[in-house]
Amino acid sequence: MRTKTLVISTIGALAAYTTQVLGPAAMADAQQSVWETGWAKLEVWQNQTALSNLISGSIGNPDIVEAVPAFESSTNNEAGDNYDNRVSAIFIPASSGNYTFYTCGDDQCDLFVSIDDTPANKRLVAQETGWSNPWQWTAVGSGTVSQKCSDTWSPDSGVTVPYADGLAMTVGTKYYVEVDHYEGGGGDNVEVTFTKHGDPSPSNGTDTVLLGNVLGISVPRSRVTINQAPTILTPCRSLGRSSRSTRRRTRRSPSARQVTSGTTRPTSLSISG
Ligand SMILES: [Ca+2]
Ligand SMILES: [Ca+2]
Repeated sequence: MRTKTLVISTIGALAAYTTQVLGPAAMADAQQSVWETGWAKLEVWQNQTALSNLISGSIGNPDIVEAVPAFESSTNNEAGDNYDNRVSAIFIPASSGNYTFYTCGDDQCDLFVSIDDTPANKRLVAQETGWSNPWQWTAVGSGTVSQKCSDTWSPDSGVTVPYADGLAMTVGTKYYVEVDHYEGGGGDNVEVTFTKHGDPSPSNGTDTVLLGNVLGISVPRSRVTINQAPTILTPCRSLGRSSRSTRRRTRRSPSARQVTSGTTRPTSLSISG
């Protein structure tokens, strides 16, 4: 049911609107999806002791699912202990060429980039093997710096470096990106950023640029079903206003515009299950 929950706040506003203006029998539901630029999906599994169950797919359903406005989480360096989380989204390159990705985490994290817009074709391209403070792209608290960058990441202790020439990408094409992260105790954070291959590495402490127009997720489009004829429950004639003025106010309801347009970005995306 997670595909519905991303618009619960919008549906909630609609429910309040329909109950007030149309009566309690008016109902709403949600279906399909709509592309939302500038968001990533964050999933959290609490009471974990390692990253392995998340990587293997045996961890089960997340305890928390929400949308975040950049490819990062817990950047205040403390969001609890003993949890796994996953940030995922679609990356759409602004120009064609080869790309380099960086990750940073406390504790460990694995960064995957797909050859297309599906998780099925994701490839491990970088890792935090120890821990780092937020946005430390080329430094660590412990672990191996070279593993944090896809240009230098190696799956076999340096025998091969499969993405030394960057990851070839085509402008406007959608690529699925995912980082899986584990936090045991102490500080915790996880971030991902990118550069064009050959560009200077991002400075430590600089925020991710994996946000805005190059980032997005699909969230459900809302559909409204009215099950009874609309009626005005509380005309305001006693206050000197006509029912016509009431109808004008309801037509201008921002809640109604949000839901029927299907393109307005939700302002609150906290969800569960
Ligand atoms: Ca912590
Ligand atoms: Ca930690």
